[in-house]
Amino acid sequence: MFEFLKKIIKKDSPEKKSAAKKEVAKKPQKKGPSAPKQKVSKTPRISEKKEALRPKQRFEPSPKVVEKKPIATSEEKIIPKEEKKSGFFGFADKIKKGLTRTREKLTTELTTLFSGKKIDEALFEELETILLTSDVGISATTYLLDSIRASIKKNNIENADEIKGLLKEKLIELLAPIENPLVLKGTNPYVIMVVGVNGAGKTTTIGKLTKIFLDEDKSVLIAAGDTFRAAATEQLQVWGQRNNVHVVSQASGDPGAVIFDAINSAKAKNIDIVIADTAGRLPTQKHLIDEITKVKRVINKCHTEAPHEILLVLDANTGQNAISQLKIFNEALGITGLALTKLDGTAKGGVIAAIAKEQPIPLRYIGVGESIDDLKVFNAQEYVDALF
Ligand SMILES: Nc1nc2c(ncn2[C@@H]2O[C@H](COP(=O)(O)OP(=O)(O)OP(=O)(O)O)[C@@H](O)[C@H]2O)c(=O)[nH]1
Ligand SMILES: [Mg+2]
Repeated sequence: MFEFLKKIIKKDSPEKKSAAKKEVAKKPQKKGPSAPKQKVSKTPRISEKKEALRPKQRFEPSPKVVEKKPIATSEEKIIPKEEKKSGFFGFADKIKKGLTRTREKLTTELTTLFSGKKIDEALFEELETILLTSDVGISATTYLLDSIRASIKKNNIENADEIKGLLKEKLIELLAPIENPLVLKGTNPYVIMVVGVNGAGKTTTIGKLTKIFLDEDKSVLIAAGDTFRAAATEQLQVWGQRNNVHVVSQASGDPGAVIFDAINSAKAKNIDIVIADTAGRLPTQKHLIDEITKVKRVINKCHTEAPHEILLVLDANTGQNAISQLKIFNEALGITGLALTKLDGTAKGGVIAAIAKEQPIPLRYIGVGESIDDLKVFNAQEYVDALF
C-alpha cells in the first residue's frame, strides 16, 4: 500500500517541480517575506502619479490583445474550453488523477470500515475519525454524521455498505453552495486581485488562470504586484511568456502603483481582464493586511467597479489552517472567491467540506498540479466522484 502511494507521488511530482521557478534565476531575497510598514506610506497619490503611470511607455500590446472589443457589460460564465471539448469524462479524469492521494486514503479506509459491518456507534466513531483525519473539520463532520444518521433512520437502512452512498450524497449537498464559477461582468477591464499567504500558489494560479481565459478568447494583462520577493516578477514573466501575455511591472514600484499602471494599460488597449499578483503575507501580521487593503483602495480609485474579484489562494496542504487564513483575509478584504491549490499533493482534500460548512465562499478553482492545464473550475459532483 505504502509502496503504491510512493509510486504515485513519484509519478506526479518531482520531475514537474515548478518549471516557472526553475527558469527563474535564484536571487538572494531582497527582504524577508514581510513587507515593511514604510513601504505602504510610499504609495503614490493617485492624482500625482496618473501621468507617470500612463501605460504607453512600458506597455507593448501582446499579439493576443490587439483586437478592439466592445466593453463587456453582460455576464459570462468562464468554463474552460477543455471541458467543452473533451466533455465531462476527460475533465473529470484530470481531477481524479489530481485527487489520487485523498481518494486512496478515503477508499481504503471506507471500504475496510463498511464491508460486512453492522451499523452501530462504533462504526460512526470510526467514520468520524476518517473524516477528521481527511481534514473535513469538526463542524462539517458533525453535520455529515447527523445527516447520515437521519437518513438511516428515515429509510430503515440496515446495511453498512449503503452508508458510502449516503456519505457521497450528503457531501455533494454540502459542497453545492460553494460551486459558483467566476462570472465576468461589469465594465472592462475585469480586475482580479490575487491574495494569499507565502507559497500558497498565487503566481502559479495566475499563470494557469490566464490560460483558461485565453482559451475563452478573452484578452488578459498580468500585473506584477508582488514587489517584495526577489525574482517574483521574473517568475510571473515566465508565465506571461508561456501564455504570450504582457506582464506589467516596475523596477522599484509599490504594489498599488504597478496594478494601477496595469489597469490603465488595459483600459487603453480595451483588454478584458487584469490579473494582479500580490506578495505573500501572513494574515496575522496586521501591517501587511493594512497594506493589502490599501492596494484594494488604489485599485478602486483607478476603476470604480474594481477589484471585481478578490481571489484568495489557499494551499490544501495547510488543512484546517486554511480556514483561519480565510476568516482573517475575508474580514480585511471581503474575499469573493477561492482557489484551492496543491490538491494533488495531499490527502487532506476534505478541507473543502470544512470551507463549505464554516466559510461558504465560492470555490472558483482547484489546483491539481503544477502544469499550465492543472487548474480546474470547481464542480461539487465531479469533486466528490473523484474522492470515492
Ligand atoms: N503540486 C502542485 N504544486 C503547486 C500547485 N500550485 C502551485 N504549486 C507549486 O507551489 C509552489 C509555490 O507556488 P507559487 O505560485 O510560487 O506560490 P506564491 O503564492 O506565488 O508564493 P509567494 O509569491 O512566494 O508568496 C511552486 O513550486 C508551484 O509550482 C498545485 O496545484 N499543485
Ligand atoms: Mg508569488
